[in-house]
Amino acid sequence: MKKHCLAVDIGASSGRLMLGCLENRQLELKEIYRFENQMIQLDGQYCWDIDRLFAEIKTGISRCVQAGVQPDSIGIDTWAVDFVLLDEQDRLLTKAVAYRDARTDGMMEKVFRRIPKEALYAKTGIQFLKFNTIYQLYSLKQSEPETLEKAAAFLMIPDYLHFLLTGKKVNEYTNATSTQLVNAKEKNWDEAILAELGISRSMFQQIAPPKTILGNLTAELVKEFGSDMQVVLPATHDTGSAVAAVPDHGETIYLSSGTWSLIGVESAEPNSTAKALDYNYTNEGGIDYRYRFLKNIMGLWMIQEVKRNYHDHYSFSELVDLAREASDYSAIVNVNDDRFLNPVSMVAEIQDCCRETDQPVPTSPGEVAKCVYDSLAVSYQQAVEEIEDILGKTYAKINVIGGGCQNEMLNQLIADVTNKEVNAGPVEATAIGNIVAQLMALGEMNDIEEARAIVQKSFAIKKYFPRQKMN
Ligand code: ADP
Ligand code: LRH
Repeated sequence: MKKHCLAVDIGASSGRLMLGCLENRQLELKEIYRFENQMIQLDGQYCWDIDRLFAEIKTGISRCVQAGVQPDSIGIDTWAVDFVLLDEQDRLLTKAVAYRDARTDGMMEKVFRRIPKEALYAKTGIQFLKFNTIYQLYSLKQSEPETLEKAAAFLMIPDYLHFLLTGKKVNEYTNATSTQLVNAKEKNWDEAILAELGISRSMFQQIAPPKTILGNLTAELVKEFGSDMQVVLPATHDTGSAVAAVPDHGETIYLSSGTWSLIGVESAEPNSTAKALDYNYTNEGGIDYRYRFLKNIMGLWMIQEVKRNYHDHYSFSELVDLAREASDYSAIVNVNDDRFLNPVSMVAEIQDCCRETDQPVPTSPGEVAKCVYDSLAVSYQQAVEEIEDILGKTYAKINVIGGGCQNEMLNQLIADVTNKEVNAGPVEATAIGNIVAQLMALGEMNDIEEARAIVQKSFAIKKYFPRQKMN
C-alpha cells in the first residue's frame, strides 16, 4: 500500500498543505490547500493569528479527507524563533508575538551584559539576530515577569500546532536550536544560559528529533475529520525541512529563497570559529544532527512589502517584468540593515537609503523592484565569498529552492554575479523535506541520502549559467 503524507508548511507569507505519495521510488506532490499568512497587530504588537492558522490547517485536512485521500501521517513546519507560553491548564498565556515586533530592540545588548557574545556563540553556534527567541524571552522577562513565572510550557509555533493536533507537548530539535538556548554539543537546553538569564528551565519540554512519531490525532479531531492519522515530526523549522530536500548538497551552496534568503552549506560538524562569528554565521540543527551552516539575508520580504506598498496592484511576476524593463536604473542598498526589518514603508525606506548614499532614487515600481533584486544578488555574492573564506574551499554551484526560485531574472542574476552555475528548484522544497522526514519515520525511505536521490529524480531542476561579462 502506498503511503500518503501530508505536509503543512507555513511560511511568513503563505501556508500550504501538500500531499506526498511515494510510488516506484518517485515522489509525487499535490497541493491540497493554500492560504495567506501575515502579521496582525494586537494590543500594539505585531503577532501571528495563531487561531486562524490552526483553523486553516483543519480546513486543509478536511479538504484532503473529503477528496477521498486518507493520509497516513501529517507533520507541520513553520518559520523559526517564535513561541507561545501555556499555563498549568494548557491555556495560552501569551499571544504569538512575531519576531519583527520591536519588543527585542536593545535586548541583545542587555543579554550580552550577562553572557558575553563570544561565550553564547561558543555554546550554541547560533548567529546573532536581534529577534532570536533568547532576546524575545529576555524582553518578556523585563516587561511581564509574572507571565514567565506562571508559564508551565514553552512551545514554539509548530510545537504548539502539533500539541493542538495530538495533545502532546515536545520541543522539536531543529526549531529549538533557533532559540539560541540549545547547547550545540549536548543538543539540549543549556541550563547555564537559562540560569544566568533567570529563565526557568521547567517550562522547556523534552527535545525530540525530526522523524519522531508523536502520536495520533486527539479523539475530538478524529470525530471532526472522520479519520485518524499519525502525527510525525519533520524538521519543524522550515529551513531545516527545505535543506533536507536539497537534491545535490555535496559541492553545492543552497539558497533557500522565501521571505528570508538562507544561504549556506550542510555540514557534519558545527563551525563556531572566530571567523564564523565575525561574519555572523549560524549552525542550526538539522535532520540526523547535521548542521546548517548559513547566514540570514533579508530576502524577498523586501519585495513582499514593496508589493503591499503598491496595494498589491502588481503580482510577483509583474514586478519581475517591471524590474527587467527598468534596466537603465541601478542602485544597491545594504539589505541586511535593520532598517529593512519592519519599516513603516519599504518603498520609502529604500528611497531614503538611496538618497542618503548618494545613489539615484528609484521612483517607479520597476526601479524599486530592480534595486531590491540587484541588492539581494550582491548580498548573495558577498555571502558566497564569506562561506568560501571561512571554509577554505570553493563551490561550483548554487541550488536555489523555495518560492523565490520561480524568479528567472533573479536566478540568472545570481549566476552572473557569483559566476557559478545556478540550479533552481524544487519550488516546494520545504514541503518535500517535511514529507521526506515522515516517509523515513514510516520506514518508506532508509536515510537522507536515499531521500535526496529520490527528490533529484522526482522534480525538475532548471539550470542557469553565468553569462559572459561584456566590456
Ligand atoms: P515563505 O515560505 O517564506 O512564505 P515562499 O517560499 O512561499 O516564502 O516564497 C515567497 C516568495 O516567492 C515571494 O516573496 C515572491 O518573491 C516569490 N515568488 C512567488 N511566486 C513568484 C513568481 N511567480 N515569480 C517570481 N517570484 C515569485
Ligand atoms: C525562514 C525562517 C528563517 C528564520 C526566520 C525567522 O522562514 O525560518 O530560517 O531565521 O524564518
